[in-house]
Amino acid sequence: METQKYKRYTITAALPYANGPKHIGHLAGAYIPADLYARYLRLKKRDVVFVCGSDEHGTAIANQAMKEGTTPRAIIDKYHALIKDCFEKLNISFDIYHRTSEPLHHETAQELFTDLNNQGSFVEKVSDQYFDEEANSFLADRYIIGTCPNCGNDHAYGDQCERCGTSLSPEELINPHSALSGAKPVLKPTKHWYLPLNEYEPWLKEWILEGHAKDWKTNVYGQCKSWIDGGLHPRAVTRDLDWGIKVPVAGADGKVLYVWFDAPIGYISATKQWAIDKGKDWELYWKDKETKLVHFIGKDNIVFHCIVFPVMLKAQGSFILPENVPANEFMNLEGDKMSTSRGWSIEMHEYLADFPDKIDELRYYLTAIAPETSDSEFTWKDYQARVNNELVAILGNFVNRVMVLMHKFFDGKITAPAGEVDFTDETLNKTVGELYDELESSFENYKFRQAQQTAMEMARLGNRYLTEKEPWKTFKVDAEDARNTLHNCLVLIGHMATALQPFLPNTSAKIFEMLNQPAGEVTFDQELKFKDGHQLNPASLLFVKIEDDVIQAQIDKLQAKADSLTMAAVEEPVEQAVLPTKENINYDQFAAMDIRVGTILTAEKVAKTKKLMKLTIDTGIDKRTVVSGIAEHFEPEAIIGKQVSILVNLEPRELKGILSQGMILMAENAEGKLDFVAPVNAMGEGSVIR
Ligand code: B3M
Ligand code: ZN
Repeated sequence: METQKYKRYTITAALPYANGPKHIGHLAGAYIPADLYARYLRLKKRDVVFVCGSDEHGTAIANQAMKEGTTPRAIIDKYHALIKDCFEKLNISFDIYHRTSEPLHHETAQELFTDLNNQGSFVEKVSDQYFDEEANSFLADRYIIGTCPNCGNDHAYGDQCERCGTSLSPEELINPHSALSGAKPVLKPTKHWYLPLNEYEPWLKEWILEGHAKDWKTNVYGQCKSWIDGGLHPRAVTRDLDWGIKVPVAGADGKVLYVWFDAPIGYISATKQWAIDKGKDWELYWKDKETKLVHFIGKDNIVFHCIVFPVMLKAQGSFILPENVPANEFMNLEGDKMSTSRGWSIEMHEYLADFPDKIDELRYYLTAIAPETSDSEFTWKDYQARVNNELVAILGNFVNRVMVLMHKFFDGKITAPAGEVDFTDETLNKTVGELYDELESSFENYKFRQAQQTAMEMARLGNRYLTEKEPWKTFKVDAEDARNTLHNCLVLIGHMATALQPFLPNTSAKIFEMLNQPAGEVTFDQELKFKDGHQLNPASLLFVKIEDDVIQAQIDKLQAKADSLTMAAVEEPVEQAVLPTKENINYDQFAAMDIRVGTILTAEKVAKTKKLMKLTIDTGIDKRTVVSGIAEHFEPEAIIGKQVSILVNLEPRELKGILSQGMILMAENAEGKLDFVAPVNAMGEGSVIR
């Protein structure tokens, strides 16, 4: 197979922004493929370091802090812990999961900046930027709000209008004002450091366009080519911001490194910390020509990993460059783009909460549909089908049949007639050998979907072999033949547990446990030898079938989450003082609504939601449950006993697993303040409102 060109491997996976939870699209895009590759290399006994960590700077963090009404520090601490925990539970085998807020990272990033600055690699330029004189602060584009010239939305941002999707620059906004103080921003000169990407064009052409035309994925190569062909420009690597890594130059107060300058350096500082912890030399992993550096990312990060970061490393001069950047496309969900903010997503922690025992199932499905060459789509029904028809019916079934028969016929003991145990079936042996070759070449070429299929071929092969040999029949007439068949199957299961280890680490460990073999000692492509008299452990089930109702519950949950966020979006303070009237309706349409006076009997916040409150209402007709989006506005204790207006004939709907029967009418003003609508003087429950 691969001629061993490299002495060691530095594998990186994109540093997720610690500004919120991450969804399974991220997992499929970068973390699972990186993990598969790292695990494969370790099985080949290669020297590997696999690094990642949280990206904790930039406006993404500052924005989220503003949204949640807290500090950037609180945001990164919260989401770093959440994301790290999810990766651990999903068995992503990072050698280190670091943070860019660590002092070691600050030093490392500043050092690289200083190296480049001292070498004269930067261009310094003074330009006019928007400044808020009241808040005494420069404003990132996001912090400038005004009216969209395209659709008239008066809450458009300086970089984009979120209503019509147009990308904007601050000067295009009508009536721009600062999100910090509301003041009108003024232009003020400020100095920044630029990386002159244009000067590296000839080198980039040679290195990427000529050097990597064959081995980089077409989507990656294509993006690089269009960037380079389009002409590169100097790119600012500093910002006027107070959250980030200080620019290490005298007189640069209030300036920080641009987040995309510091973040990829996070790979280096993570490696440094790992080296300190493990007594290694980090420089070998970043500076030795015999080290292979591979970046795993999603397609939105290509330019930074293929052009900007390599230019930084090249300019510094002593670093190696990435050998490959196998970026993935995106994974959609149930017919739509995945989006955390729109609620159309499965967040890693949500999946883990609902399916704590189905880690390998998720890894398997995300690999089976990995968006390696084009966007792909996650559907719950397909997930169910893959688990039931492949993991349960093929893999689980094969292992189970062999284990059960071994225990039934031979008490789980491996013995050979002549006291010698051997892998006897030649065809089987040859086929397995071929499968290993295929597997290896798929891994080496970052074709993980194919690799997993090939590994599963071993289970398919096993099932075919077993069905053909029928040891449950032959046992009665020729016990030795049955023994031999089952023994071949056990060796095959050993191979399978090894080949599948990168994809299904928990399952692989369970199989080794059943085989009563230490898992850690196995290397790729190495045959398992059982000693004569070896005792197997009892059989246990590897996978269980997923029922329809479990899948339906997930589909409903996804829809409810998206709906509740759409409702929340409507609840957001509107800029206009009074909303325009809606279209006319006729009297019958109004009369169809059955609105009654009711009284709140109980109130409690719905767990794990911010907005929802569960109420019991005495409607005069009955006492019923209503889920209402008022939890951010009222304390439960304060509203018990209050009278409300309730629409009692609204079709019941399930929200967060609670059946809501009806809707409370609320008054809302322009600032988004809510109050109940009720008779001025108390009236009997069930009184009609019309
Ligand atoms: N945090 C963007 C992202 O999460 C960014 C990646 C940094 S990798 C050095 O998509
Ligand atoms: Zn617009």
